Amino acid sequence: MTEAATTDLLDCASEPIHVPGTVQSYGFLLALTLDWAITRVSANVAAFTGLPPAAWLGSIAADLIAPQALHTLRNQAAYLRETDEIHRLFAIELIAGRPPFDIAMHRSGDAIVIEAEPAMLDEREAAALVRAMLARLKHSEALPAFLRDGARHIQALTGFARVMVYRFDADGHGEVVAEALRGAGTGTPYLGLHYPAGDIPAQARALYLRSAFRIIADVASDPVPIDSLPSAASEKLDQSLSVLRAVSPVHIEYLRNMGVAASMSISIVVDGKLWGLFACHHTAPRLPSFAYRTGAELFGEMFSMMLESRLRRDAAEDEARADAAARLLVAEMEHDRGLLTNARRLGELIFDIIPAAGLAVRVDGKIWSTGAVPNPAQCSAITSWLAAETHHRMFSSAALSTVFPPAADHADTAVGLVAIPLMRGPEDYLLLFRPEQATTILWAGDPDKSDGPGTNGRLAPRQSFNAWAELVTGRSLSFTPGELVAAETIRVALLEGLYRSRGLLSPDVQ
Ligand code: BLA
Repeated sequence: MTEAATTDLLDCASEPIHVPGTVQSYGFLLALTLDWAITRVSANVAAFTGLPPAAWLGSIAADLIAPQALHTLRNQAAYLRETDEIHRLFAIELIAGRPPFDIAMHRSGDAIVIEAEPAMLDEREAAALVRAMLARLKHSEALPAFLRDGARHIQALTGFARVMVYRFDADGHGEVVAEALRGAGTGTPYLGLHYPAGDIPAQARALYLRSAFRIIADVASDPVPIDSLPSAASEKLDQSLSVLRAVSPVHIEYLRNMGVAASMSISIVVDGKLWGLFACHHTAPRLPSFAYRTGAELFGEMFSMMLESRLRRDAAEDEARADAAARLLVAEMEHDRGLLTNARRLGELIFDIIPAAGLAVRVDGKIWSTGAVPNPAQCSAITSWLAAETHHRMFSSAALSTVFPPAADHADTAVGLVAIPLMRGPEDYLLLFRPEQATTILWAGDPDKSDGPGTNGRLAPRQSFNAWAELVTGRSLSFTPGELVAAETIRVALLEGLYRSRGLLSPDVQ
């Protein structure tokens, strides 16, 4: 681990991992001006091309690169904009008389970046396999099977011994939600384990959103420096999109601590956000061919789109159920002006779509309730606080006492709350309560020990990945985004029902 890279780091997220100035050793990198003059080259270029860095630096591409290859590269470059595109070219005879290369090309500011590695000539085979896998994936039934099949297909494509689907929660913590394990020595399953957000810091997550594929082919290999012409040396090359980008030394240490020799991750992007990763490990160095890696990335993209449409379909089904319940509410309120204060009946209509243990309605200073709820004085205290603090907006919390300390007094009955304002008196609300649900989260190692200085004062990843159980108390089951949408639907229905029951709205007005 290089001292200089990490000594002045305050936290993991401030490490500038996009400008290491080094590459991994399995390929070489060239950076060119838009006039095709070579300004940077990785120090290992001679091993691949027979020409040392000095022969490349300051040359014009046409002096060294075969005419047909240059023609192809120029055509590609014309399509490269300053966006996050990475173009791939297979089996290019870059240098006359030498074996072909597989190539990734992208733009980094004013530079054209070319990264090359020896070609494997297996592009068609990889493409056919991906096509067959995508066809099969359409038949995976429920979500857990879909995730598991996705992990298995990535494993079949890349040969990694452990392939996990790792899902981020809203705070950036993650959980292994599916896993495919193969081969001797692959170790214990990680399925169900949680990892703290700091294990994949924010700037790394942001990069994985821009570039969906990351491989660390050999944890033990030394990073190779990128040499620059003096005119280019003052500025660092932004390697955000570089496929060969060398790896943060902290992360290398993390992988070593985990007993991993090669690591690969493929982004799973849903609704433009990083939903999760296929996280893959191998206990020996591993570099699938460029074509298979490209296939795995394509598979990841298609998988993401299929996942997005599955999640949308599930959400649409939830919404349809909420709409049906809301229509029933409106219809009943029209004929029964007392429904709003009939807590038991309201509960029957609402608990199906937003499971809760108790319901209270406060209307005109009075409280009606059903199930496990705080006492009337406590309910009034809650609605007074809501009126003052939330300005008649919907409110929800799985741990009310963290924002409203008096709620600790009824922690035995009600700790989670969704509050739906009724738009009558300012303190009139419908309150849905959930009891405490103590849960055990299995962390892979103590999360509090993940992001601190190591023994010599430098930031270091934790050493131990032994499962560590955290008992979470004082919280109810969380209210899901779908349940909160349903609560909003109910709010609108109650409003409509109120108007109709007073003849303020004719029944056919929507
Ligand atoms: C990157 N950390 C990563 C990546 C993963 C993890 C998947 C993406 C790169 C890769 O594929 O290896 C973490 N890997 C995991 C987790 C599991 C797994 C959670 O298999 C669970 C099964 N990491 C730390 C600390 C720091 C840190 C303390 O623990 C910072 C000081 C940093 N992690 C870190 C950095 C990267 C990273 C900087 C980016 C590496 C890169 O792309 O260069």
